[in-house]
Amino acid sequence: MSTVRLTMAQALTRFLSRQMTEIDGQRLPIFGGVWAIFGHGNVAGLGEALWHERERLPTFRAHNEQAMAHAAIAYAKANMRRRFMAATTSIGPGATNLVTAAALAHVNRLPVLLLPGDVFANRIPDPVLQQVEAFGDGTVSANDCFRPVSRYFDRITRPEQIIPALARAMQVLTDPAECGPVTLALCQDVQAEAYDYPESFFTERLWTPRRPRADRAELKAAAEALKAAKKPLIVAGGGVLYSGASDELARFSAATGIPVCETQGGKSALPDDDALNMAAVGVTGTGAANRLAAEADLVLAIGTRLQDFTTGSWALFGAAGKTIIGLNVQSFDAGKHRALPLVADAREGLAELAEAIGNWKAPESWTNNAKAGKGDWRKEAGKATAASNAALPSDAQVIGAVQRTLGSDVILLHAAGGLPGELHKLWQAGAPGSYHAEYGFSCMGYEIAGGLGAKMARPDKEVVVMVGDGSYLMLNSEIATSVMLGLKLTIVLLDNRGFGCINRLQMATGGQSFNNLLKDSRHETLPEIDFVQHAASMGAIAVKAASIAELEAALTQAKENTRTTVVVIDTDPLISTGSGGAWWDVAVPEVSERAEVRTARANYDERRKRQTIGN
Ligand SMILES: Cc1ncc(C[n+]2csc(CCOP(=O)(O)OP(=O)(O)O)c2C)c(N)n1
Ligand SMILES: [Mg+2]
Repeated sequence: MSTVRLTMAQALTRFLSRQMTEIDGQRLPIFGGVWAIFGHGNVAGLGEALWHERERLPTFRAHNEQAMAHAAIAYAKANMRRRFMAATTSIGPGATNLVTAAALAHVNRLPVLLLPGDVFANRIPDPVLQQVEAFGDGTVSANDCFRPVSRYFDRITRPEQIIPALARAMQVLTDPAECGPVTLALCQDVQAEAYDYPESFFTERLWTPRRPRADRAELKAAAEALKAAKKPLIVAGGGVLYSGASDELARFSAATGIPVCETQGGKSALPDDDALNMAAVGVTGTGAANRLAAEADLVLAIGTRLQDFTTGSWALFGAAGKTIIGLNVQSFDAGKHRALPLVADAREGLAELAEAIGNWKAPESWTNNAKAGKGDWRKEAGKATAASNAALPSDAQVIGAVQRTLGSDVILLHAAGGLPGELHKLWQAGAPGSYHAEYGFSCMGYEIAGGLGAKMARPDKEVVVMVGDGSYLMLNSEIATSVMLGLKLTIVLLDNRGFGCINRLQMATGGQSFNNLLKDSRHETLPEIDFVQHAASMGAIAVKAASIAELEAALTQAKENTRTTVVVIDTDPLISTGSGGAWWDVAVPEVSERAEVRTARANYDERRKRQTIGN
């Protein structure tokens, strides 16, 4: 066996750079690069190795570990999980800064390789700077925080361990059912330790997506259930997009007359102008979709985790005795809520289901009813997004302006605050992938770094980030990175001077406005944050729009800009779109001195009666 003597870190980077994939006939490295913030835990070992490999495996520097992992995760999402990135940190705070991002990738089922540095395997210099010391367990380090939020976790304490660890890592990162964050905690001394690695370990390897086919019996049961349906509805989740199943779904829906509605993750599975696309479903759903959901006797849930925003906390799908078919590549999801599982890749599963049901069609009246509902919703939505000269516009009016000026052919990206709900309802998505919502974790601070990752994945597209003032203030530093890398983002910042959506939720649950809007929070001086100056200080082109008309003008200009542009607009914190939507279970106190809370609780108890479990 011929071998090559390398450090563990050199072997790791050489291996990563030799993993390939094929997209549209083009052979590409499956790792788009490595995000790195160095410290004593990774600079000498992995840092040196990355420098050697810098041509085949580019390294990118960021300002915050969580943010760089957000960028890596968004890169994977915008690549439909076909390509991904790694992120490396030092030990201690650099590593734990990554943990939130690991959880985000875990919830959203997105592949990312996390490479935090770890303490010395030999333990001679213990405790090293930033080492967490567990009094009762010598094997614990800060990186044990990654265990519950990694799909695969390993700590590399000998150089040869990287061989089986990377084999396992690649299986997890490329498996459509298992995929998520992989954490390889790299002991600092072991990164620098040499070993005679077999040459064959570094042979180029091509990874193509796995597409599991349905089990015969599950397929038969699903087809029979579908053929018995009178009011069938498809719920399309992110799995439709990741599987590239949009065309198959459009064909299936057109042939059967089954209306489709979309989760946050699944939005843009069908273009908004497809007559049978009822668009958003659930708590932030359209009137058209939710009306059907309330009546549907069969729900074909494709590639969705069925989280509470989709199911209206299981109070939305209201028909007694309804059947749910869970077409999902992951059996954990396929069987949720006692669904009939149909474990398969979305595209293959749909094609097989189409064949199994032959010429069967949904009753025409149901299909026509859906189409009419869609027309009604379009009119309602148009009212919410129409141009206005209000001194403080609503989020919906800002969304209308963004849509009118930038169209549907952008990648629209958002994550937290009031925007996800408004955008889910109101944004008219174009091609698959044109709507990028991180709403599994809804993590404040995802937006700007996520925009950067999406732009790296799709440099041909205008990436438009919509973000609230709260989320912006939490994590904005990668604006500077976007300027440094020449990766242009258009950032629309809605400043309602606080956590608007949580203030509204607080009021809706009977609470007093408290500690959400800046004005309702303990203060000596009411902050007046100048976001324009802030963004400009990082190198962005930044402007303030004083009205919807000025916003449209600023966005028209932003299209011409080649540098990251931030457009700030003041908005009304109290308004959200009333039409559409569904109840969401947020527990209201059973006892309170406040009459408003007692009323809200009574209403809450009433609404909970509509919840079903496993029915
Ligand atoms: C990291 C993180 N912390 C807290 C929350 C809870 N949370 C959700 S939205 C929100 C307020 C967001 O404020 P802003 O970005 O200004 O949007 P707005 O609600 O005003 O539209 C908070 C605190 C969260 N989603 N993520
Ligand atoms: Mg806000």
